Amino acid sequence: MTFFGRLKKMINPFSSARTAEEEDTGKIEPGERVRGRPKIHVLATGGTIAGRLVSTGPRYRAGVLGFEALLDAVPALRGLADYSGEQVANIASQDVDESLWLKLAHRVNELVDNPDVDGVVITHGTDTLEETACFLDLTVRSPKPVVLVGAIRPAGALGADGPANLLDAVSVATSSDSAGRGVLVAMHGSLFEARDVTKVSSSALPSFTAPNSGPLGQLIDGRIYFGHRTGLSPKRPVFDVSRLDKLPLVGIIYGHAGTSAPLVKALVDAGCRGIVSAGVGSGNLHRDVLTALADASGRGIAVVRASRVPFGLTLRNVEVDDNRFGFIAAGSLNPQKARVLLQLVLTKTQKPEEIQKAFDGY
Ligand code: DAS
Repeated sequence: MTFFGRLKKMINPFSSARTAEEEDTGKIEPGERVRGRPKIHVLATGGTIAGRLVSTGPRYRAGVLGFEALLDAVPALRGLADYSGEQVANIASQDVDESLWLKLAHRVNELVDNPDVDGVVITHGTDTLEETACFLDLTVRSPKPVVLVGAIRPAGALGADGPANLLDAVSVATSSDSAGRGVLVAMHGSLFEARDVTKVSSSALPSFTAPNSGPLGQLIDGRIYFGHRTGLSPKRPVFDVSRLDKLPLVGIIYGHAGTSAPLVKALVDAGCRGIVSAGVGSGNLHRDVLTALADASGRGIAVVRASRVPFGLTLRNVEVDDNRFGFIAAGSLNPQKARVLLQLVLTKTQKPEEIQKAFDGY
């Protein structure tokens, strides 16, 4: 039995589907095209969705299976679209960095400009999925659906969630209702906007939510049921990264009882052009940290106040005099996403008032 055949059995242990060599339909060949069906391009980067158990225990290895194996393991995908794809990386997403973000942004912008491609699905680890989704949301300039998807449990685990998540992601990418909504995330039967989604459980399902806005819609049997949003989604800023091969260094300082002022100095000494504070409460700062960040801001380093608290907003001038210190308030963006946006804004400006405008506009 081939590796893919074994995989199919692992992922669908109770599936009546025959192994790949038994089936006469064979693999999904990249590039196959049936007239009238949408063409989806899969960019695989690794993560648990491409992982598999390496023992009977909870231990598994992320980033093992190639994208063809993922497609072949979900027979229902065959009827939804024609596929092409590539393995951009095969890593656990804790190892994702700005260079992979830029590579993905360059490649997605190429793909969405291709009239033969109707949508893009990106398989990704869940640990930093929200940050990659946010970066692409801010750098991809097309209404075509771009959907990120991951899994909490690897192939072969009881209750493996990858196949259903992947089917949902392709359903979203092939739906005309998904166009123009920015980069989307499909996980555990919910559809989220890249800007708002965050991972809230490292083991239980559902593992993602959007604390301040809720999901954009629900996915049931491959159909999308959009929630009713008041007003139109604000027009997203789009940053051109086509000529960038790196991003400005931005660090995050985590707030807690007691001071972490020396760590602010360490970020300044490391050459950060921006610092994001994951503050307590509504983005509040220990007095020593406030002093250290005010000093950094005075030296032209952009300081953004966000919060370690998942629900709620970090607004200007509530308990911290942002006007006085030249700080930026992150609004409903969590610290890791505030960092993504700040890195991109710093490619354009270092002025706090212009940075605040960019945050208010996203
Ligand atoms: N380590 C995690 C990652 O690759 C596994 C996962 O949840 O995908 O993000």
